[in-house]
Amino acid sequence: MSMLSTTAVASHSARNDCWIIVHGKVYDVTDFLDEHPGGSKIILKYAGKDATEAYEPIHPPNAIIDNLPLEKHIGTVDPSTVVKVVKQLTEEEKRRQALLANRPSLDEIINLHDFEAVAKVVLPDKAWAYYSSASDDEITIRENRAAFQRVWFRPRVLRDVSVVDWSTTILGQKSSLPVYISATALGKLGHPDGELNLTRAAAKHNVIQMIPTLASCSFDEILDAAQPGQPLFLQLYVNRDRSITKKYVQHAEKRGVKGLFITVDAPQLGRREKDMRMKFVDDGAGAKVQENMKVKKDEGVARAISSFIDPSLCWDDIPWFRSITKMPIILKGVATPEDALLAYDAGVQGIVLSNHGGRQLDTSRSGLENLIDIVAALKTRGPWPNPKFSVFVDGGVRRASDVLKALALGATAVGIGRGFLYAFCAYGQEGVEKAFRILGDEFEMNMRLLGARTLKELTPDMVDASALHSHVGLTPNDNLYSSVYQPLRTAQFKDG
Ligand code: PPY
Repeated sequence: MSMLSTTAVASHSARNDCWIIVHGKVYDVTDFLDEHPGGSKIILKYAGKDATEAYEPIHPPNAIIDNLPLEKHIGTVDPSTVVKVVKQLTEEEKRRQALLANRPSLDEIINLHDFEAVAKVVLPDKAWAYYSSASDDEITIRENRAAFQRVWFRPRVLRDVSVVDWSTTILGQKSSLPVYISATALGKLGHPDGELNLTRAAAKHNVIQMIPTLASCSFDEILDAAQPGQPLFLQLYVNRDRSITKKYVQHAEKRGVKGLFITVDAPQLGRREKDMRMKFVDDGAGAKVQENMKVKKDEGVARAISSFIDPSLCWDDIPWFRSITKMPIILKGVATPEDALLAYDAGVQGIVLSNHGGRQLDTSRSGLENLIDIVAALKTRGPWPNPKFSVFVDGGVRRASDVLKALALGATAVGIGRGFLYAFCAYGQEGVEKAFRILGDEFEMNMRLLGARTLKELTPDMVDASALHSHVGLTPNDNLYSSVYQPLRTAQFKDG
């Protein structure tokens, strides 16, 4: 591969001859312009220049390497020719940085909703739209929270709760909380260190992080930032090219990952309308994409990035996964007793009752609600709890009390995705650590008040879930959540 000066690259800055630099490498993207899911305009903005800064947060690290044919990999930039450019901040960026500098001190943050409220203000609009959006009418994302409020506690008293312990074991790995960090993609949209904020905080607090396939940081960067022996799980999107998946999974196992969470609820990505609308406002990418017949207007970047995900994935593939790894296999996104039993009978080690944070099939039920029927079905297969089969729940969890409700109803542990993601957006690693501490305080208080000294003492009779299946009726107004929730909007007129 040849070494090129930045001046040489700059001479390829036209639509019919377009090179860009990403991570110090030069690529010829001329033929790719019309295929780029985000439109050609955004690439042309960087024609002949270094596009790394724009590329990094919204592409998986290897996207350009894997997607461009080898003959389009032109060479490496000669570092001695790189001129450091002092970046001119836009008015919007200046405003955002001022808000960030003025964010509440961490002492002011007393619950997980607070992180979300701050993130909503300080994040670039695009990042907030991508993270916060859910599919269609966003009924399920709201139901995820509402479901917890249809479960009521039945606390026991006089049980000597001077000492309470909320630590546990998840897939054989010790965890200080009955909570793991669930996978959320594109962490660098929210903070320059992206997912590493989670890795570092998790190491300090003995919490388990699930690494997303579509992390902004590369898998190895995350593993390199982890402490020796730090337990990590991997979330897997299965590639149409199974040899890529095999390599990825076996590499993860070699590097010590302790559990493989295969996402099964996303054969196609949901339509997240807040995210889609944003794509058509910023960068002028919208107009270009509309002109470009190859990319449908309703795709959005997230959906287009997802085209590598194999929609043909099916139950018959499970033995193949078993044959390529010894890691525990967990199916993420199971929603019915029928599928829970199929998973059990297929010999996997667990399931996550999840609706993908409300981002996939809208008006699907909450994981918490599904837990009731699924635990009942699994009990027909043998003793419960079953040490060989874990049942996780995620979606809408913001409080330790939510977690305790799920555990009382039979969950092994609970995943929190957005809650920790929002924690690092404005506060980095420290924010995530604070989130762990807040949850710890909440566990201590709630377990004492509930009369459970250990997680084993949490039993189904400590909750009244009789209203859980009722989707109508009164639930208390959740003011904190409602103040953060951003209603969807309809199409805007051109003059605003
Ligand atoms: C999601 O956004 O819900 C994801 O699971 C991650 C993602 C991001 C971009 C493309 C496909 C999936």
